[in-house]
Amino acid sequence: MRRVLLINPTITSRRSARFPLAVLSLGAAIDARYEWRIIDGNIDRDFVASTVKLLNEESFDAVGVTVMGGPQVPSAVAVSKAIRSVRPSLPIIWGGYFPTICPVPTMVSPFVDFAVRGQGEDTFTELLAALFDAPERIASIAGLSWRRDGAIVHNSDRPFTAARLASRPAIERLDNPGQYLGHTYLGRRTAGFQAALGCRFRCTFCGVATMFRGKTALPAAERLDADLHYLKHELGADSVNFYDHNFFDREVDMVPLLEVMARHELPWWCFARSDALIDLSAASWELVRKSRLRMAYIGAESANDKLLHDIRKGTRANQTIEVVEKCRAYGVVPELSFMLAPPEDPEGETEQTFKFIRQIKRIHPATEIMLYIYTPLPPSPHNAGTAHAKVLRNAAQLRDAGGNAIEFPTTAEGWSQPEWVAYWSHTDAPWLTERLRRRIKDFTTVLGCRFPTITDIRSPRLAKRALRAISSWRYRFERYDRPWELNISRQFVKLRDPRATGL
Ligand code: B12
Ligand code: SF4
Repeated sequence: MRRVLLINPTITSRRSARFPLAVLSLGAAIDARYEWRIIDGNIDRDFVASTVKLLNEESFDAVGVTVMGGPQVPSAVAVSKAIRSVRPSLPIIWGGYFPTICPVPTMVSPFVDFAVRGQGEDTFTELLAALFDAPERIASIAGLSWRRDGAIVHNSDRPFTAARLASRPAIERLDNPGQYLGHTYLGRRTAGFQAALGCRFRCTFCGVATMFRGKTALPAAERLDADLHYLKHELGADSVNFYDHNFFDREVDMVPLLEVMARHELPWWCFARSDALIDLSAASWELVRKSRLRMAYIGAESANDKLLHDIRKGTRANQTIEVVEKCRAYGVVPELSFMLAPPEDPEGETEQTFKFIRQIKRIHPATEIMLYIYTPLPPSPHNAGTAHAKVLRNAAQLRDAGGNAIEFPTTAEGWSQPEWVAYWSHTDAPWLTERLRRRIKDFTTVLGCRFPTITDIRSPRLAKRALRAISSWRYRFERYDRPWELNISRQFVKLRDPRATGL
């Protein structure tokens, strides 16, 4: 039997490692035909050396590497280069958000042979079959980018499929699945899990829109029930961090799923939209309460309705306020994410968002706030059909703080540079002036000390209380600038940053 190695390059700490769902899903798809094995760089902290050792000891016929943009790109580059140097003819296949959004930078990299765009199960299965038995079929595999005589070829996009929802990812194939259950604020053994697929919206800044092109599919209630039963009773999970891009879809379809959730009563967290939540009936909200939804991550993005319209968010600032009130009424903590400093009027937008956050904190102080920098997806001719043409044009016209045209990296190694990892992670952008960068950092510090996140279960309660007390005057009088005393205190109390680690 042919053998396939699947690699999840390091993206987070061992403690924050959760089930590597992408490679598990690919493994399940090829299970009947090939032998497969996983190396998880979040668990194995020396995964590049382990990969080389394994390839020296055992024989494999292809390697699949999952790559999310940001901090996973450098570790994917490192392992792919190492594989190429010890096994030069072994096919290396990249899949995931990075190659989907950046197929050209992926394919110009000499250590990648194939880029799988979008959902991977079928493309991967067809590619392996073609590689092993019928290479002439490669040209007709939808969702694949590859090289023919040195030139990059992008085959047609693959249509959306809900096939994966028929079965649970093969979690039992992991070494010690229990090590992937984390101690979070939801519980002592929190599982990261995805129930549904995709998202029906196409917000122009969001990689999910490129991956799913406005398609979504929910699992059957029986599927969700069986999966939760497995997580709770066979693995011993006591809570669930749902990865669904957008958990709350149309109410009529959601009710059977909420009924399942309410039966299992596992505290849970999910991504949601303000419009979907405020439209839920009182009966559905009661189900939400009963199901023990603890926190909903809602992309508020901006206080500016025009900007929300331009990025095709489809929600408005007053809906953000409304959802905060609804969440408060039903005991759910809203976790609002905002995108600061968009390229057009970065300072003005940022100040307006700060004011809006203060307004929200007055309404419901327990609201969690996640601050990101607005960094549009890199323009790619391949995205043109899926992203908003106007925004693509705007991205091509981006200027840095000195007024120079911004040139996005053209290779995977370019995207591994710290400033581009930060760009992808929404923590920095070339059009930020030093002044604005500092202003955002200072506001984030004051806000974070005044309202330490409840997801931080490790910092001592007393220390958090002290930080709250010493930051309160600054927050109250809007004196965010140079909070030196808070910076010193934070050297002793290291507050956790859920933007980088997840729950
Ligand atoms: C879990 C997760 C993380 C975890 C990592 C996992 C862990 N803790 O062990 C953590 C918290 C570390 C993380 C970090 C980041 N993440 Co993240 N993350 C996710 C999340 C919620 C789930 C990923 C997952 O397991 N999906 C389920 C699997 C089955 O789907 P999949 O990965 O898409 O895989 C399919 C295809 O992509 C493809 N595929 C994938 N790999 C491969 C490989 C091969 C060989 C093939 C053929 C196909 C293939 O086939 C698979 C099956 O169809 C997703 C949202 C989501 N639901 O996907 C966001 C998501 C992927 N993250 C995203 C981002 C941007 C980030 C960050 C880089 C930035 C940020 N601020 O959020 C950070 C890095 C922060 C930092 N500074 O360190 C974005 C990606 C979009 C984009 N623009 O690139 C997403 C979609 C969230 C969002 N809505 O914006 N993340
Ligand atoms: S931002 Fe949210 S709603 Fe918009 S496309 Fe992305 S996942 Fe869907």
